[in-house]
Amino acid sequence: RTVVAGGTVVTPATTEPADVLVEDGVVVAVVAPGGAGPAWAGAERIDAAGLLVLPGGVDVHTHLDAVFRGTVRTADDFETGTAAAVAGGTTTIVDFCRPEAGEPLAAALAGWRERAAAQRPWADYGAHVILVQPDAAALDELDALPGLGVSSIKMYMAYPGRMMSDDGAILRAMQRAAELGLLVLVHAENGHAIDVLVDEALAAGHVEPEWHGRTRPPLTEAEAVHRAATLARMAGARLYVVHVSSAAALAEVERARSAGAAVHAETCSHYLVLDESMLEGRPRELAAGLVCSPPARSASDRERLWQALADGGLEVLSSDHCPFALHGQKIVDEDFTHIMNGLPGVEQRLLIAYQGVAEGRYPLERMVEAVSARPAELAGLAPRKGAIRAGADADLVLLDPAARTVFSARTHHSAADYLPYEGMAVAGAVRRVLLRGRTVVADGELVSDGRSGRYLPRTPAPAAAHPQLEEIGETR
Ligand code: DUC
Ligand code: ZN
Ligand code: ZN
Ligand code: ZN
Repeated sequence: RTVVAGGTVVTPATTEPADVLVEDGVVVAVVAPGGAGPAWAGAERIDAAGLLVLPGGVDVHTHLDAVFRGTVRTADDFETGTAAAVAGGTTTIVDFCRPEAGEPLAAALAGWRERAAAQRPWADYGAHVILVQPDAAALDELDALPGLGVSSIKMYMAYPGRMMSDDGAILRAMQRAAELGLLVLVHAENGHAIDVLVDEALAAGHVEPEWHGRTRPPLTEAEAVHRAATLARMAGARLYVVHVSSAAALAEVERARSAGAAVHAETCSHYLVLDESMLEGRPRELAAGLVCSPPARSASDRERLWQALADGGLEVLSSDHCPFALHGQKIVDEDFTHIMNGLPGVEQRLLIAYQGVAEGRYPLERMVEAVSARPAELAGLAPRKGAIRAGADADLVLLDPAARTVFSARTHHSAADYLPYEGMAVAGAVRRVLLRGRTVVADGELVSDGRSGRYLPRTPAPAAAHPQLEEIGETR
């Protein structure tokens, strides 16, 4: 039994002084300060005076122990990646299981779970399943996902020949997902259009890292968002657009919503603090370290994303943590197409979000919604995760609002050998983190016996009926 006492407890609805009573890893009550009663007199007491008590962060977009381009494994596995997560206040991640070509889904997921568990994660973890150009047999296998605790699939409109699915495959998968209540995550960039722009850039001799972004302009993203949303409307599926990076893409999300589509949207921490100007005129290696897809956009796109986080147009803030070592993995000395796409960020996400509160961009409650509550709901993890309420897991972050944190690869917990945010100072510091009532971070440092992360089965939304063709007449 534990009492987290004297802090200010934050939920999407309220910020108020309260004590949190924890028993057997679960919150049993949130009471007025000092209101625990005599039965709790002997409980362990964690002093949260002067601290904010937030629900543990829920990051539904990470790539740990994942192989890209056939051979390059991300710098973090489930040990180092989740160490970084909890050190930064994130107690739950949802990562990706990508079956090999022809591998049965159930076997792939069993293997994924075995590998993740063997790495003894610090955080609790679940899996989305990645589909690449699924055939009829692969679609039939989706029926098993709810029983395996998977409530979402992910498909790519980018990376032709590697990850991309064509529109027909995406529509068929969305139809099946709609029947099963699965959320459909889509990486929305027009892969074929990008290939044309890349060919043109290379033919003109443009090889520098900033051409990665210049060959993936916002229209390639906005077009794909529009197409994904349209296909989702035809299928009656719930769509979740990952890593929305531009105002143009966001406008397509909002347009689809006003037409009645169930479109959810996420942005990622790097799009809130990086912009394309940071790659210009930089040493090639530093610029390569900022390469991700979609790319960092303009300063005005960045402002628009903050606004949308505030007004709810963007519901979720994830990290898309996908780190590659600058030395040996990113590949900086060839043309920009060889640079591995992806950035570390799982450890910085929560404080980047909090910096937005410190700057007055949105209220604290809204931040908690975007980094914990809403991602937990959409990922099928609520009411267990993402909330501080009776019955929820006691995943708690004690954040010191008076302190500052300077991000650096010298002190971070990712195995990546660099950080896109090197030297950046933000408001707040993560002091203590509890996972299911157990302290995993104390005084800002990992607790040596704290590795107790578990697999999280997730629950699909109730099955939706196929939409009648009359209802989607506009799209025929
Ligand atoms: N984009 C990245 O930057 N990394 C992982 C995959 C992706 O789509
Ligand atoms: Zn992606
Ligand atoms: Zn990703
Ligand atoms: Zn450390």
